[in-house]
Amino acid sequence: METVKVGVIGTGFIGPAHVEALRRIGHIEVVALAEVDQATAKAKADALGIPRAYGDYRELLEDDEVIAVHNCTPNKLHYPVNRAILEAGKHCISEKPLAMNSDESRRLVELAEQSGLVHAMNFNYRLNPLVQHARVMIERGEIGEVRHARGAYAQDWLLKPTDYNWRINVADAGPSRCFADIGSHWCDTVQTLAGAHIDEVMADFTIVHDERLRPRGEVESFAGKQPSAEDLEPCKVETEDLAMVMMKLSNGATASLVATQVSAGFKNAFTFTVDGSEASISWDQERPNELWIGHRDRANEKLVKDPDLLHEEIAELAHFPGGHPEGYPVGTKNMCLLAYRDIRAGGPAEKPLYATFQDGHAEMCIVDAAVESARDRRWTKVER
Ligand code: SOE
Repeated sequence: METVKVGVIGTGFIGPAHVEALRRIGHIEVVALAEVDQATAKAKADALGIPRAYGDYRELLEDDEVIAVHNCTPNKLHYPVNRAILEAGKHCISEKPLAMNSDESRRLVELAEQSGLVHAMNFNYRLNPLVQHARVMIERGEIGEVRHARGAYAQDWLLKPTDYNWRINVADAGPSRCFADIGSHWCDTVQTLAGAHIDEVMADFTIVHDERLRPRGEVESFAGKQPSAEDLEPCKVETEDLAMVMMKLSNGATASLVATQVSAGFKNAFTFTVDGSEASISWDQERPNELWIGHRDRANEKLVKDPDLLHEEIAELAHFPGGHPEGYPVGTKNMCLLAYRDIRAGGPAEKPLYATFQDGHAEMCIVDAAVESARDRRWTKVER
């Protein structure tokens, strides 16, 4: 099999996760990386063992050997970089969000569809093997009619007023932070599970710290260590730390989510329960190898990940035998596995399991509606 040559733009928290995922599937070589300047690019390329380093992403896009590019830049660069990748005729794998607003994301969908290139988004949680097993269970009617999805996505890395990151700024990350950053994963997963769209939302956003202390330099997500007091300056916060969102789905079901980045002790606590007319299913991404299945008239079950026990059509998404747990990285690995299968086939499959730019656009529209709803304090339709 021929080796596919790949480039990665941006190597903060998530870029290296893409590189690792790519290296876990065969016949792919990350040959180039781009960063904000040449020195950073060189240092990151050395650390990650990537041969070519570019101080400007446009140079990477001129690299003829590269046929697919991962956009792992901060949010405000997603639109121009995704656009440039597609215009350069290269397959595009983008981090979420797809763009800064739904006008931009709509344009990217048009461009991607016209291009015939593969366009994928890293909504990684939907590709955990047990999440896909739950999806197939629902599709086969094993939990009956889907009535409600409920859950939370809780983190604590922005708990203190001294916690700061570019995601806090509207100009860098967009008008919603907590809901757009982590609530979006939950919405994508629930839409995937239910096989339905979120059509209407009622959102309530809370800013816990309306002023934070910002370090004078840049800080990566989950950087952990606190700078000293003299290196901090105050800044105004305009994006929510906590979001409560109720939703109506196109299949008649409803959903409710609490997304928070200020809940002490909760690191990446993404949980969902889908209540059906016959059974319920629950999953917790911090215990990703267990799927809980709840019954009314018999004992509840816990399915522990084992490819031999998963529904056949998605069993390939589990890469180790039973008793050998998999975790957070498996979602991005599966996204790469499926997207690169399409890249080798020459273009996107009809209905891929990975998220595409259409899903990325759908997510932007949900975020737009939630921002409007929180502002106007009323139920708001998701306009596509
Ligand atoms: C930061 O909140 C973040 O890295 C998100 O941006 C990711 O999408 C999520 O998977 C983990 O948390």
